[in-house]
Parts: sequence; C-alpha cells; structure tokens
Amino acid sequence: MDLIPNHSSTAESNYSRGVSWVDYDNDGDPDLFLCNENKTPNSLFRNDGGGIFTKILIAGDLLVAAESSMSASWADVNNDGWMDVFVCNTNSFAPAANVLYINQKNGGFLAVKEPFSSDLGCSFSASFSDYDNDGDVDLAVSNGFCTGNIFNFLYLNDGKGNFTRDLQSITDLSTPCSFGLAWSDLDRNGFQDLVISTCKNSSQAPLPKNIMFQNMGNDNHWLQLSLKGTESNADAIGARVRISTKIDGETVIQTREISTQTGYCSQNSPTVHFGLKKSINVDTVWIEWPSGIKQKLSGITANQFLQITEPMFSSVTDQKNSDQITISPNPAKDLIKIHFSSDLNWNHGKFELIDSKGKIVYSVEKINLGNQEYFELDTQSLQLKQGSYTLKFSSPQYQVSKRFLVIP
Ligand SMILES: [Ca+2]
Ligand SMILES: [Ca+2]
Ligand SMILES: [Ca+2]
Ligand SMILES: [Ca+2]
Repeated sequence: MDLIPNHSSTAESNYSRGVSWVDYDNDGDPDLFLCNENKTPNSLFRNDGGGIFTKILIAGDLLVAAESSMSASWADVNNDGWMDVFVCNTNSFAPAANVLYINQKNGGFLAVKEPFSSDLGCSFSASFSDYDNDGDVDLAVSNGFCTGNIFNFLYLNDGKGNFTRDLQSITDLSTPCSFGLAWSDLDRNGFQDLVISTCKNSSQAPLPKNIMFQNMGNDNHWLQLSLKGTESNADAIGARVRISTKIDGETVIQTREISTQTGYCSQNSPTVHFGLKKSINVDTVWIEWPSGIKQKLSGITANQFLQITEPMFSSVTDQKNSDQITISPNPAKDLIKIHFSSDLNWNHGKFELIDSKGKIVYSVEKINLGNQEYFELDTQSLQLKQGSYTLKFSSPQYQVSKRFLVIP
C-alpha cells in the first residue's frame, strides 16, 4: 500500500472522528464521509472514479451544521433506494441533539430534527437494524463520556423514515458510559440482538461490564443473507443488496449496503438481515457486488439463512461455448491475443467487449485477421481500466463469450 500525500481527503486538517464509506449518489462506487469534532462541519468526498475524490461543498443541510460529530450511520430509512444518514453529535462532551439527514436523491440531504432534538446526549455511536422485523430499519444510539446521567436511545421506524422513541422493548437501556454498539443475530433466532460496549465516565469510575440484549422476537418473518465474494473482496464489503416483498399489501423494496463501519468503533454483523413482517417469501433479491457483477434471485422463502457466493462470470452474458475462444495472457496487462476455434465463422460475426457493469467498451464487425491466426487487442489504446471484461462473439449461428481480467 502506498501513502497518497496530497489526496483530496487528506488535504484538510480537522479533528476527525468517524469515517464511513457509502455510495450516497447511487452511481455504483463508494464515497467517503468524515465526521469532525471541534464544531467543524462534516466532510463529504464524492468518488469520481480513477482514485479521484471531489470534496463536496454543498449537500443540502448535511454539511452545514458544526455540532462536533462523533460518527455517522448510513441506511435507507424510508425504503426509497437512497442511503440516508444519522449523525451522532456531542457538544464537546455536553448533551447535544443528533440529526437524521434524508437523501433527496439529487446530491442534497434534508435535516430531520424530531424526535431527536428532545433526546439530548453525548452520542458517540448509532446503528440501524430492523429489530422488530417489520420491514424498516430501526435505530439504537449510545451515549458516553458526558455530564449527568447517561441513557441510551432506542427508536422505532414507522416505515416511512419517521422515528419514535421506544421505551418498551428494552426497559433499562442506561449505562454508566458507552461508546460502540452493534447489532447481530447472536442466537440465530432471526431477530437482531444488541451489544453495547461500555466505558469509564471519569478516571475514578469503576470499569463497567459490556451489555448484551437478547431479542426475544415476535411473529414477524425475516431473511438473512451471508455473502461471499469471489471476484469482489471475500467479505463483500460495499455490496448492495435489495429485496422486494409485499408488506401490508404494498410492494416494499428494502436496501442494505455491507459496511465495516456502522457506528463509532463498532460494526454490525456483515450478515445482511431483513425483516419481512407477515410475508412468507421474498419476491426478488438483487445483489450488486463491488466488482459490478449483478445477481438476481427469485421466490426466496422467508425465515432462512442463505449463503450466497458471487457468480464467477458476469451476468451480462453467460460463459457459453467459451472453449472456442482462447485469450492470452489472462490476466492481461497490455496486448491480448484472441484465438478463435476453426468452428467459428468469425468473419461473419460481431465482437463486443463488455465491462463488468455491462457497458460495451469496444465493438467491431467483420474482423480482418490478415495473415495472423489471432485477433489482437491493446488494453492501453482502448484505455481499459483494471477489472474484468467479457469478450462476446455473436453471429447467426453462435453466441460465444469469454471473460478475462485486465491488471495494472
Ligand atoms: Ca458513489
Ligand atoms: Ca432513503
Ligand atoms: Ca422496524
Ligand atoms: Ca437473535
């Protein structure tokens, strides 16, 4: 790994605490959000590809407040397919209000202050999870290192992204001091359990024990997915998973993004959890892997734990009859030689080069091989970036495709 000294995200000096990767603009790449202390507005960097991150100066209400933020937790709270964010604030270690920002789908965010403005705390961490399995993400917030009595907060979502303080589900959520918290289905009963890590509120205070709350569940249904990347990273970090279900007679599409930072110093289980309310099956599951490969599953029964492995070839085209094309070297750096089996009437077909997002990056008809027995592609003159590509040959008789990798 190389240090990048003058990267846009390191060109500013702040008291930064929390950091999150999230695709906030739905263009398929992870963007960067930093929480800043010391009454400095938070920072958002948009990923523009090729390692370029552009500092965003205006994003509606999101980058306006300067409330000494400790961490940000991203989730699609209103099931519109766009990631929203809950920001935990401390007023330099005195009680402060947290804020939810709703993604306006145009690069902007709208601040939602209620009911959070009446629950003042020194909030370090928050974490979304559908703990009542009714098809919307709910919220837990931990408070620590603060003046006065410390109570943590639990909020239920009404399905539209409106939250109400939940004082029933856990009767005593107080801790002497807490920093991180995380959700996971620890006993595999289909319901998310909560762990809070505690801290000392003063150097003289005794060390408190960490706390785990076991979720005893209800009659609602659920689905859990464990993703294993092959072409993408093995933990599928950055994958986006959506499901379509009928909830209360309406089609609801829920979205999750697998992340390694769901709160302050803490991470939810990477197992993707969905509540389904009374639905006994999920109509469709869509997975967008970080590689760009898209996967679709249909008719999935509720109340099961599914392990899903990333398919080894792009869904833009199946790898049919692939032994009729030989690509060497593979992976390739610069020149690639493509040999075709003599069975193929290659000069009566069309060749297309398709990237991992399904975009045709090169296309040619009626290739003239001249005296050569192969067709040559130059990755540099075609400006092919690092990644996986599918070479597709189609003629009235044949559909042949083969995948290869371009490496730096
Ligand atoms: Ca993005
Ligand atoms: Ca949303
Ligand atoms: Ca819920
Ligand atoms: Ca559980």
